[in-house]
Amino acid sequence: MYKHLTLEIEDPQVLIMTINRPKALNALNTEVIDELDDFFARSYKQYESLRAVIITGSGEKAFVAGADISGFKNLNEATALQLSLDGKKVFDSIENFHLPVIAAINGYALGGGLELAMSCHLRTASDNARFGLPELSLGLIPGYTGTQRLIQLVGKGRALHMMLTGKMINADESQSFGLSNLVCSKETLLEETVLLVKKIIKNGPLAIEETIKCVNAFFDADSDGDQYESEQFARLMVSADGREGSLAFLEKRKANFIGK
Ligand code: DAK
Repeated sequence: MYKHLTLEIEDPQVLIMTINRPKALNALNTEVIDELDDFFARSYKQYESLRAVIITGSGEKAFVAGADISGFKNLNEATALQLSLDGKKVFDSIENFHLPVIAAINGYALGGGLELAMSCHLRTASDNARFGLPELSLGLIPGYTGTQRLIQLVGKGRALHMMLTGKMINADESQSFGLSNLVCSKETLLEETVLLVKKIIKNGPLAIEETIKCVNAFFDADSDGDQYESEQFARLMVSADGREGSLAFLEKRKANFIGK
């Protein structure tokens, strides 16, 4: 269905999306950006039982080694601005997606690749993963919200250090920085990521969705995250799932959440 994205259903609830341009280390060209846009805006709806998405890269070397540098020479200021806005729209739609999206980082996550991973809700990494924003070495700056999201995840000092030096960090450092949530061998990365996803989706779907929204509201200057949290807490308290969760605890049984 897509030229550069392979979609596999792990079970009806978990979709594994593989960015598939291994010869260019899965670099993001406009076609990949358009396909990501199509999936997160529309096509996901055809997977009715879907509860989570895992994004990974094809091959052994890279998650995504950045935006496709070969396309840069054709850009003028107006098209570069449009490219940035198009990319940001897609990455924002991932960050605000109602289901958890996890980046399973199986190698280089550089530039636009790290920006994509940072727009996901969580990141798992194989022990050969490498992370960096090397745009300054190209005379550029991160253009897909990297300057903003890296600070949110690792803090200003570490973010500036990574960006100004272009230094790559390894998987263990990424975990100690809070950039990766889990590190494992490359052989077990997808398996471990699916296990993590399954722990998440045992919880109520509405509660998962609202937790993502509350956390994102903290970083949205136009939102009052505190107020939003109180309102959603109250709404979930009287929802079918909110009632079921408490009742199941008291009755010492597993909750049967229905997403309402
Ligand atoms: N784009 C295009 N091709 C790439 C690529 C990339 N980002 N990264 C690797 N490739 C290609 C290589 O050209 C090579 O192709 P062939 O020569 O075989 O045809 C193939 O993938 C294998 O790469 P290497 O031979 O270089 O492999 P190595 O193992 O030696 O090195 C590496 C792996 C990841 C260290 C190296 O490939 C590398 O440094 N790649 C570039 C990493 C990088 O600088 N990435 C950041 C790109 S800047 C914008 C918005 C966002 C952005 C830009 C603009 N606007 C709003 C306008 C984002 C910018 C970036 O992401």
